[in-house]
Amino acid sequence: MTETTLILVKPDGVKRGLSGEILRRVEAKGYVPVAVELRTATPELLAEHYAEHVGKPFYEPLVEFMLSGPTLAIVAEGQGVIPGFRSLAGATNPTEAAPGTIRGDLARDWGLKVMQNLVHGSDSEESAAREIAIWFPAFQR
Ligand code: DAT
Ligand code: MG
Repeated sequence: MTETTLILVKPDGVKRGLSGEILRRVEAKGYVPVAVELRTATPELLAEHYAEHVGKPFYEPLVEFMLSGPTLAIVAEGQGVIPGFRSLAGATNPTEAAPGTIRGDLARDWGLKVMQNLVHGSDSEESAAREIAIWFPAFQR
């Protein structure tokens, strides 16, 4: 099914100059970026985006990291793009992420700083709709 997902190149990816490489992999897979914006998150936006993680021990450091610089937010469209981008991204922990994935090839293991894993991708249709509305309130498809 053609669907849309929210991809974020997190501040570590933007700082390391990997935005183009990550977009290249998305496009090479056949997914189409239909909205792209470089912006710095706010605490309010992150509380919505990471609602499921509010109160967890890693939440405060995660927010601090996500506020540390601009994020490249992307809405990508394609057949099966929601699970498909999760496959391209690889496992959350950079050490466990398989070679060939964005995190497996490019993310460094920072010990406890698992949050510095370069990318975010929506994990379900419901999350994708919710997250696209948070980052791109005017987006219509
Ligand atoms: P994902 O980004 O793979 O969907 P998630 O939604 O479980 O993973 O977590 C969101 C982000 O929070 C993740 O990209 C990195 C950070 N994170 C998750 N679990 C963590 C942990 N145990 N310690 C530190 N950071 C963590
Ligand atoms: Mg997640």
